[in-house]
Amino acid sequence: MLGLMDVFLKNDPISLQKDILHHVEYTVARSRFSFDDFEAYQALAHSVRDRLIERWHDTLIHFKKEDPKRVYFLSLEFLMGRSLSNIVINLGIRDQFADALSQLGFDFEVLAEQEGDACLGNGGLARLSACQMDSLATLDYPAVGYGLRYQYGLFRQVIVDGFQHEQPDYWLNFGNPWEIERVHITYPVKFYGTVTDEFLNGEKCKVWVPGEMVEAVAYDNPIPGYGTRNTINLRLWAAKPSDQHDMESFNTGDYVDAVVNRQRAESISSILYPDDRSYQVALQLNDTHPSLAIAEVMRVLLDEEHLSWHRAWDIICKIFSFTTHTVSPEGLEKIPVDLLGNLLPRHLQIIYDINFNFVEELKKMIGLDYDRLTRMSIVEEGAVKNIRMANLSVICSHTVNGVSRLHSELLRTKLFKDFYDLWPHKFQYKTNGVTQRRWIVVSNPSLCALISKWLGTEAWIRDIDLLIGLRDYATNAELHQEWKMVKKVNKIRLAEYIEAMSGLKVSLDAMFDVQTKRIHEYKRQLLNILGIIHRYDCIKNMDKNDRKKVVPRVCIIGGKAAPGYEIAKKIIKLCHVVAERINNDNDIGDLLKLVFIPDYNVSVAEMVIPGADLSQHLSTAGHEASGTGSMKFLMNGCLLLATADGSTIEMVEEIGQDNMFLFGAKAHEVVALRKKGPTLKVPLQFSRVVRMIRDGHFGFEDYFKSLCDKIEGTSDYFLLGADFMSYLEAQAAADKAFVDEERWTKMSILSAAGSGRFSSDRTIQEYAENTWDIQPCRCPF
Ligand code: 26R
Repeated sequence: MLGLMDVFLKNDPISLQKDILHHVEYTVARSRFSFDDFEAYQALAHSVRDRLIERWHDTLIHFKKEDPKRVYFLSLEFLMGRSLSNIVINLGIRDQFADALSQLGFDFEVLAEQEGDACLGNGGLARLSACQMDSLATLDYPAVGYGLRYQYGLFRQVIVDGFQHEQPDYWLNFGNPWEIERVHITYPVKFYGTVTDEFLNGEKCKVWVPGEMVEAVAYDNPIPGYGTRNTINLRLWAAKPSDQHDMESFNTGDYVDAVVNRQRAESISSILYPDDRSYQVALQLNDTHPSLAIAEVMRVLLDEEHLSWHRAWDIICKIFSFTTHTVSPEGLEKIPVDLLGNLLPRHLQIIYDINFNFVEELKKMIGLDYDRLTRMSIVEEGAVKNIRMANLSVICSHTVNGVSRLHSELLRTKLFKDFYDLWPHKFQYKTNGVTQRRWIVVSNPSLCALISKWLGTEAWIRDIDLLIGLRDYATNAELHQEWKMVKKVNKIRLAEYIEAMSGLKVSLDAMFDVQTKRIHEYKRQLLNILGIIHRYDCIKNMDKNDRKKVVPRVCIIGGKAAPGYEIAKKIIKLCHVVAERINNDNDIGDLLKLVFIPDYNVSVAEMVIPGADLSQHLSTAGHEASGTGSMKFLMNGCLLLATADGSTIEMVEEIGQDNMFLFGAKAHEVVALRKKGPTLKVPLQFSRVVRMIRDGHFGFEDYFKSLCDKIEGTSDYFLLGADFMSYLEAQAAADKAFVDEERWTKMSILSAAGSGRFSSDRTIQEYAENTWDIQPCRCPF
């Protein structure tokens, strides 16, 4: 008789080949005698998925049996990128699959390239969620991720004549082998309508009669841990019209309208239904974006479970925790009361009730300080009445986390000062981290092998603290040789990509200097471009002898601008016109090149980051809540040129000031500098490069006028002028270090060796211990 364990799939080369061919034939429905790379990828992905599902089932059963306290990680954005390589590495079956494929005549890497990115998010916050899911699974925490299954991911960036154009990313067009549709796991989500008072068993209660119903359908995405059988679930919800959706129109015979209306339902980003079976749970709000979940849980407890307000509120305060990812007050989310009252009338009522109780309590504590009461109220009065989602989140959460130490300090002293004074115990911070599985093991296999060789173990992949062991070899000549080889391999890969994309040939001897991240004024890509213009101008004015001393550079910039963000779009165009001029100037040759890498996303990052020598993080101090790109570069042994902002400050502590190029005003100096405004003297070099743009040196002077106006005189809010000299000095220091190969390599090794603190494993462990109060729950192998 067949034993239950006999159904498990085997990982020997013959079994894997059979499995892949089986999926070619029966899942992809192509002949096993003739299939292309994409079809091979599909069959491969399905073979991997089968193995993933085995572990996932076992984990879910194990969690059910042990019934530990769980964390539900609510986020409206998850930037997963590609999954195949990450999954086979975490499952520990990459090499087996690669062997099996090569016997079938396919190359694993080539097939992995067939996969499209899942871009269900914008930038930092979204990729952080993805890294944290990897760590939650690896550290065996009983966790579930909840988000939305957007039909369109983040727009694709296409550059036409140097201008950004946005194109839709219909990522599901080619199927998604990593998701499992749960047609029976659905919840009705109600919208509009009215709330009435009714009596139930003699008790007054609220009854919401909705105007529209939408069905939320679950799609499960298993996330495997590394070095463990644990595989957790990322459940993404899709909105579908429900059977009851707008029945009225069908009945009145308005058939076409009704169908159109049903389609509209699919376009809704539905609110989320947390699992409400037991309170042995923690709900984590990834920024305020999912904070309506507070009102929703409250509604379920009050109106469906018929709990008293007191009991319901008690539960809310025990389960919610909140992490904010912004520093600026303008970044705090608000919802107009009119909009919310129309769309979700019952939720608005509940928020009003929460606010009423809060304000009453507050009056008892602080007296009638109306200014402060007004600031702390969830409801913002004014021409347009708004709900302040951040205030709601702070009031209803037991813990409020920042994403770096500096960020937390800014929260306590500025953004949420009133709340801090009231509830100092609520405020904590968890410095962000990124997963070394994705950012070293998957994206930089040569470095991964090198690290394992020198540490004599692969254990660092689960236990990042071991990386520090590299310090012992920081001056070892043999390691230096191998370290440089690895960088070279990755630079070649990046150089080939640049050439394929833009036709530009770049010199491998040049310093690859990278700034890739969303385009934003505060991130100061403009400072970088002005620096490049200055460098170009200097070289042009040098004689032959001086030119010999110039350190050749390939400057690489990449990132998307929000579609409505005009200034950011102008920065992209400026980058292109400057590149056009420099790259076509034969007099400059290999001394300086500038490349814009279009459509920066997770998979592009995996190729760019390992190939960088230097990476730039230029935010005006006090503006980057944390920054996570820098952590990926650091792990890959890239040197950082950065301001003392966000998590950079903590990096200095780990790797030492001597091993990075710090510049610019400190956060506490920024306010004073701004006050100085017009009296502030900007360096001549700065005025000169801005003048070059104004005078049409690169063309499009009318178009760039507003950009120049933004950084000159009183309007230089982000202090480009004030930081310019210090920036140039840091750049000169980087040049000087680069020509001393031995010193540079040592700095590079020490950067990677000191990056351990910036693993999301450390972040997640801190959340588990200090915020969620959950324990690991490891599934037996
Ligand atoms: C509400 C709306 C206006 C909105 C504001 C801000 C929507 C999206 C954002 C993006 C924010 C939340 C974001 O991505 N912040 C980034 O989070 C990273 C992870 O914590 C940080 O590293 C990074 O510094 C921060 O900008």
